Amino acid sequence: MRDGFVSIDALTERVTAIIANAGFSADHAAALARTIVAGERDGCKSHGIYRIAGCLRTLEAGKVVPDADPVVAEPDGAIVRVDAKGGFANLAFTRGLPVLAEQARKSGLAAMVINDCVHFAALWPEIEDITAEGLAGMAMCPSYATVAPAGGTQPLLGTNPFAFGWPREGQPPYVFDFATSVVARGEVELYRRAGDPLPDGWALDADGQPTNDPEAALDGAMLPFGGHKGSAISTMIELLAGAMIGDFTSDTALEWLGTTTIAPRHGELILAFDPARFAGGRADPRATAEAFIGAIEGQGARLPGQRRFAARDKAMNEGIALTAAEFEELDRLEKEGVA
Ligand code: NDP
Ligand code: PYC
Repeated sequence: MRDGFVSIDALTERVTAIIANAGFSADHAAALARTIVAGERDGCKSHGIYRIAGCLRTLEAGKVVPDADPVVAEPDGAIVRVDAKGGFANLAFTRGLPVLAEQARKSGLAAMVINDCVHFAALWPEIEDITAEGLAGMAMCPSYATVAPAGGTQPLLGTNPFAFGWPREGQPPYVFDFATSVVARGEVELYRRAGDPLPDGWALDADGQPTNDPEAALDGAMLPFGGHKGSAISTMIELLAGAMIGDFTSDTALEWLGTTTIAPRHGELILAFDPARFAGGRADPRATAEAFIGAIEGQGARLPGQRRFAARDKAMNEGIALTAAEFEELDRLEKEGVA
C-alpha cells in the first residue's frame, strides 16, 4: 500500500460504512462521518480518521448509545435544551440547530445546551453551521481531567475546546477553534504514535516534572495554553458548560468513565448571536467587522481558519491525502472493526 489520495465522497462512504457496521444507527454514522471526514479534508489530523477507532472502542466499552435519538425540548426562553440520551454530540447538535437559529433570530441571542452527550469532535464544523445561518457563534465543552491548572501539577481541567465564528459575505467565516491546553490531547497521541518528542512546555509527568515524552505526558498532565490565562478560560468552560448546565465537569466525567482511552461523556454549550439585533440599527455590524478583519489581513497576518480553508480547497480539487498507514488502518477497520 502507498500514500495516495481519496475523494471526499469516497472517504465519507468508507467511514460511514465502518461506523454503521460497528452498530451505530444510520443517522449517527452519517453525523460522525461528516465530522471525521471534515477533519481530514481540512488538515486537522487530531480529529480526523484517527478518531474512528476511539468511537468504536467507546461503543465496545458500552459507554455510548449507538442508536440514541436526541430530543429537542420546547425552548425555555432563549435556552434550547437537547437531550443527547448518551449518544455522540454530533447528531444532537444537528437536531438542535434549526431551533437555535430560529430562537437567535427571534431574541437576538440563544443558547443550545446539550446534555448527556459523548464528545470527541472538533467544534468548528458546528460553528460553521451557525455562521452559515448568518449568525455569530460560540461553542465550548469540558472533556475529562487531563490538564493541570496553572501552578498545579495534577490533572483536573479537560483540554476544553473553545470556538468562535463570525459570518462573512462571499468568503469563508472568521473561525477560531482551539483546545485550552497547549494543544489537543489528540496531538500528543499523534506524537506518541510517531515516536517524536514533545516540544518544551506542553506537559508534566506523573511526578509533576516537565516532560518531552508523549507517553509520560499522557500518564501525567498536559498544561493549559498561556499559563494562568488559559487556565482561567478553561475553568470558565468547566463552570458554564459543566456546572451551569447541570452536567459533568472534567473531573467527574473522568470519574464516571474511569479511563482516558475512549471518548468522554458530558455536556456542551453553544451560543448564537444575531449581529444586526445587537447593533440595534446604530451601524452595520457586518460592514464594521469586514473593515476590522481586513485591517488584520492588511498587516499580512493570517486569520484563524485560513489554513483550514486552504486545505479544504486543495482537498476538493485533488482529493484528501492519506498515508499508506492510514489506508491500512481503514482497511483493517473495514475488515475487523477494532478487533
Ligand atoms: P490549533 O492550535 O492547531 O489551532 C487553533 C486555532 O488557531 C485554529 O483556529 C487555527 O486555525 C488557529 N491558528 C493556528 N495557528 C495560527 C496562526 N499562526 N495564525 C492565526 N491563527 C492560527 O488547535 P488545537 O490543537 O488547540 O485544537 C485542535 C482541535 O481539537 C480543535 O478543533 C478543537 O475543537 C479540538 N478539541 C476537541 C476537544 C473535545 O473535547 N471535543 C478537546 C480539545 C480539542 P487553522 O485551523 O486555520 O490553522
Ligand atoms: O484532543 O484533547 C482532545 C480531545 C479530548 C476529547 C476529545 N478530543
